[in-house]
Amino acid sequence: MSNRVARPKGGAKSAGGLAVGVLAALQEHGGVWFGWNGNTIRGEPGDPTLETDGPITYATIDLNARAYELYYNGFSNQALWPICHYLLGFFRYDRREFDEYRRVNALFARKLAPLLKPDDVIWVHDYHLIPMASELRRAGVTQPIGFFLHVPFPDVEVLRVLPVYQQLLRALCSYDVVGFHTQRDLRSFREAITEREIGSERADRRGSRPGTPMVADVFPIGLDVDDCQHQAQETGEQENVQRMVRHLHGRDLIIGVDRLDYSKGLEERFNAYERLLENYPANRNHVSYIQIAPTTRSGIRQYTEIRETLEQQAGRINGRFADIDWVPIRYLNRAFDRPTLMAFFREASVGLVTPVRDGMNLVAKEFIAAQDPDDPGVLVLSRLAGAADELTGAVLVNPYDIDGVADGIHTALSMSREERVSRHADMLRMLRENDITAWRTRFMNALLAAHERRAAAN
Ligand code: GDG
Repeated sequence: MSNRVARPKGGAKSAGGLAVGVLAALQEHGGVWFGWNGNTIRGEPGDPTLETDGPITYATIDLNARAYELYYNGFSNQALWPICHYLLGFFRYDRREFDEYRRVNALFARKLAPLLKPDDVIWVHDYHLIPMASELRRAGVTQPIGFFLHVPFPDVEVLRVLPVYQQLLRALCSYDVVGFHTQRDLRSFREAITEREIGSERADRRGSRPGTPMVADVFPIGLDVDDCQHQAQETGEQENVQRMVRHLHGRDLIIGVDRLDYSKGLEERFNAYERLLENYPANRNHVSYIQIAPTTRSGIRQYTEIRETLEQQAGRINGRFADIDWVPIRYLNRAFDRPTLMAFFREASVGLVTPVRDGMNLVAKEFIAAQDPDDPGVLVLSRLAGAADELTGAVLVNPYDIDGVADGIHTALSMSREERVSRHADMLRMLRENDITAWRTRFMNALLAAHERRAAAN
């Protein structure tokens, strides 16, 4: 279950890490993917529409305009999203939005329950659906239910800003397993649930189900590495990739690919690129920066504002540094298909992934997977992304330190081939050990084990 389901024939290119991860996991194992189809309607949604494509059955429902505004744009994306990314300047709370959030969770639970078979296992994804386990139990569901949080779990002092944080913590304690990307997230979660009020609630639960505490653990999401490599190699000959390469005229390509979101640090990144051209003038006319940033969440004002800001920044940088034969920065506010992105990554000398906070960041991993191991590009990665815990061979930077990021890009551009090959080999090994199969099987095994323990105890 996830808030949004990318339907097989929807046609839209999915720009979103959750969709990429869940799709890859389901393609391997098969199953039903339940959630919102992206349509908004008047009135109340009907029963789910079922569509089967290969091993996956898509069970999707509409949302009405009120739910879209209050549950999705409101509580999920203007309260929970900023809180989880430590960006309190974007946070706002409205009790009606939280009420709608709970109502939509209850609605999803009622729509899913009749589709379930006795041996099903339910895996709920992300912050939109935190109350789902309690709602499903209320609807009589007894199957194992696990939850994975794709965004960071914030420190309890930040969480406290949210008036209903204790209700959400209790809701998380209703799952058999709760998973996070990093040890940092797990530590914050553990600290939050040891608070007195939450602790007593958990003791009650244990009273009713003795010896069956909820399991919380770290399950870093990975990739289908072969698939990324294959796409990167196979797509290189395509016309649009060749066109991009021709326009480089031998210059080093710096690439960034992000959903247009304030957590991705794009404004800071554009400033850092400008600083690179100021502080290291030898790079002028020798590098070309392409930033791909498809629009998301266009129903929220701040998201349309970033778009305008970036256009202005790109215009200013190009106005200041461009030459008759050189455009320093190309900002593309649109989506590309996935194989093309992988081929672009492979052509790049530097991958720029500098979010101001990120649960994991799959683009960082895709950039590494797509490289030619004999002549790889270098990843410049924010320390504030979950991926920094694993991708230690990247040039790690603080995205707020504009000079530091400019230095990092310069270091990446000047790195010897020997060092690039060795850093890349270490990271690729890690990506293979911890791929999408490992993510899915480790989570599923934990969930089945927790459920068996519970069944044995009851
Ligand atoms: C959330 C968490 C966590 C981007 N532009 C296009 C496109 N993309 C794809 C990328 C990548 C995915 O979207 C983005 O994933 P990220 O992980 O970078 O970021 P979020 O969307 O914020 O994802 C994140 C993730 O969930 C998984 O748990 O890592 O921390 O925030 O796969 O390649 N795909 C296509 N066209 C584009 O223009 N086709």
